[in-house]
Amino acid sequence: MLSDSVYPFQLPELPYAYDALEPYIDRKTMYFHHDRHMQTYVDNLNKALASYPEYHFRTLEELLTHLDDLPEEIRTAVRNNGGGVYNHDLYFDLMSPPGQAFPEELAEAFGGEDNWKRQMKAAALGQFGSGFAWLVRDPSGALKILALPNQDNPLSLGMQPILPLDVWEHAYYLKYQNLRSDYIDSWFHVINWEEVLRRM
Ligand code: MN3
Repeated sequence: MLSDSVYPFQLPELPYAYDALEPYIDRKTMYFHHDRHMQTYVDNLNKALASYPEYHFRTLEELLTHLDDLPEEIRTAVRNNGGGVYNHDLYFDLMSPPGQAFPEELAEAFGGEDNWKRQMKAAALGQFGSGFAWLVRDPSGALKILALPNQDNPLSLGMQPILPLDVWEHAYYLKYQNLRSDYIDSWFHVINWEEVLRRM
């Protein structure tokens, strides 16, 4: 995971083939999303940190957990691009070819699979404009669902990120155009539940 990496950050390989999530998420979307969009966040994060060597030993997780430690002139760039790197790394890692079973632990915490999906979808649809819906663990230890704008990350709010759902248009527009709701329904089929459980 890139969360433990330090400057200079590098684009990781996609952990499966570009067409592995078909028909739910198409090869072309995966290619542009990973190779172009995520690469841009990596490049811009490195650019922001290049002339600040005192932060080159900090992991991505440390940077995002303590945004207030950063000089004001790079804080927004690290928030947006560091968040972009972390969020996409996790988003791609937490998808997998369809077929994994919904975890019992999550069903118990949210009153069933349908309830969990309903809440996740409501958060994702309710995010006006670009952002992510998140399954997180809050400081009290409870599992929660929330939406955050842009590339904001739960770490910056003192919460542990578990599962992100990217609802930026670039995540679905090529296949689903404006139909965010259909994309969310498809994404439910390709969640890497094994990895979600490990992170829980
Ligand atoms: Mn994205």
